[in-house]
Amino acid sequence: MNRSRSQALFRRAQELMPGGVNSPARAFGGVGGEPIVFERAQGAYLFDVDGNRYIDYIGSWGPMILGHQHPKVVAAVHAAVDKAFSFGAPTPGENELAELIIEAVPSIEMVRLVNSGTEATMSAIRLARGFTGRDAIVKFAGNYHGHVDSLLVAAGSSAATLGVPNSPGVTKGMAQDTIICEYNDVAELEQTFAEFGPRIAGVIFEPVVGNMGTVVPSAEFLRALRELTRKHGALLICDEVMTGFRVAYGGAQARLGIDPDITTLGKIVGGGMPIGAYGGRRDIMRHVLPAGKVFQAGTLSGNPLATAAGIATLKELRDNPPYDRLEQLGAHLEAGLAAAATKAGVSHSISRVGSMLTLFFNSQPPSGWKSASQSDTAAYARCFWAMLERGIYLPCSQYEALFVSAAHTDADIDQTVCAAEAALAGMNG
Ligand code: KE4
Repeated sequence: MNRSRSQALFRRAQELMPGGVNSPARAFGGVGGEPIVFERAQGAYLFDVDGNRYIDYIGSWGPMILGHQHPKVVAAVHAAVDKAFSFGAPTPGENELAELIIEAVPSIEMVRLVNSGTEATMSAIRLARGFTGRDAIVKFAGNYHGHVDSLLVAAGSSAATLGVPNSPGVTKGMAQDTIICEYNDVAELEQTFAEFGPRIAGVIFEPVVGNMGTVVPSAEFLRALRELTRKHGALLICDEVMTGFRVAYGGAQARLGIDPDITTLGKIVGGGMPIGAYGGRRDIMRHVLPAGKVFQAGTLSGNPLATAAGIATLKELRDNPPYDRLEQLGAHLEAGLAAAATKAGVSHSISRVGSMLTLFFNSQPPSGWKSASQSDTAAYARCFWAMLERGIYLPCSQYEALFVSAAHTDADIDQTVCAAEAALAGMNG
């Protein structure tokens, strides 16, 4: 593939922005080489600045569940932009998006809109501390919740990929109230509460992990999370920034029967526009300023263009739910990739929940960071590039989830599986 214009643009970008990117997750740190510069997207496809077409399995890291340029979302944003870009004052769209979220997510009685998933988790942590009057927060290795100082400790996603789980700039003071546990390790969580229970303000977790690759929680782990937090008076914070409206319309909590105290959202609720949200029990949310004393604010929170895209996206998901179709497409892709890897004699496993999945170069599906981090990231990188050369755009890291959208077709999946057969066969060659 000719990518000369992309390469020239990226070289210039490296002089202008750190690493030439505005987020490390897209820097190809986990697979080597230079990122592709894209110009436009349509449905399941991306088009780079050299005119090459790719089947897109990132979907902007999750938001584009309907596919790119869904006509109802485009029309909604056009209508909104003709009225205003931003007021810094209440708008009807904020009520409408809040109502859609509250109606969809079982545990949310009241919600606050913000501008990113990071803002949502940062605010949820502050709220848990403000509500309980406690300091400590428990998180899980390989879970990523955005670049919140106190959560950039053994983080997943790009931090893990770039091997900087404890980021420079995170002071001891910020990290000292963060306790790291192993995902799915019930005994360790019990021990943590036995030791620190009265200090713990909250536990934040990914209900289906996407940020160390896709990792599924055990029923025992989910039960322990709820029982231990309730017993010790800590809040359970379910980070559904990635899984919200992805694995079910009500999120992973609806699919897996989780009853959290606070839920964080992002990505899909903005339909590709900058947005985040956190919400939960009314008696907890009432502590957020100006109703309560826990400070949180934002110039562009509830921005009318972002709420227009989010409303159109959630209405489409509610009124024409694609989840059965996404399950079929996800299962089709999983079976095809597994058959291709087995035929090539490549040691692998696949973890999947609905339309989010990961092909691990690891003989067993990981249950936590200890096992996920044993994956053969060099093999993943070789597969990534072999697929890219065949027009398939996979996540640029073993420690990310792949997403199928409602715009993908069976023919796209077949083309992907065919590319995987060739790519994986070549890996043992
Ligand atoms: P943002 O601040 O990137 O909107 O959301 C942070 C966040 C919070 N919680 C979960 C479970 C998340 O997955 C994320 C962000 N996900 C990464 C991809 N795994 C975003 C990609 C990037 O950082 O560029």
